Amino acid sequence: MPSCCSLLLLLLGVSLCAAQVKIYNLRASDLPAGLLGTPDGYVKVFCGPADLGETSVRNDNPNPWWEEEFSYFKAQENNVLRLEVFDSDFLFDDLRGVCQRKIKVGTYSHDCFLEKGGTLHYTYTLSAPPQK
Ligand SMILES: [Ca+2]
Repeated sequence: MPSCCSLLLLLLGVSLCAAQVKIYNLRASDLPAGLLGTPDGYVKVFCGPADLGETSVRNDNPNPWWEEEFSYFKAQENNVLRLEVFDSDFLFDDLRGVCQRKIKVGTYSHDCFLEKGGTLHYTYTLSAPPQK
């Protein structure tokens, strides 16, 4: 399984100077309804090589918020934080927009305009790596 080995090596490498990132205060505003549906938003969260999971679906709410928080203990400064906003639908979930940014040490709140309408708001905190 070469792919598993590469992933393991990657994770080991990242852990050498790892910090912790937490993503929280996720909310969205003005999510548009699809052609035949309602805005049923949820968010998938990724950081660097890691898939951190996804929020629950907020049914029929153009201004949802999510209480879920996401943590990644092997984060590094300049890892790419990636948030994908979806609208849940009967057949296919519709990708509303993607927010990406390189993370820095500290706490930051951002607004991200979604390609297909609406805005995603989120906050992240990246702790400094332990000093040697
Ligand atoms: Ca929908």
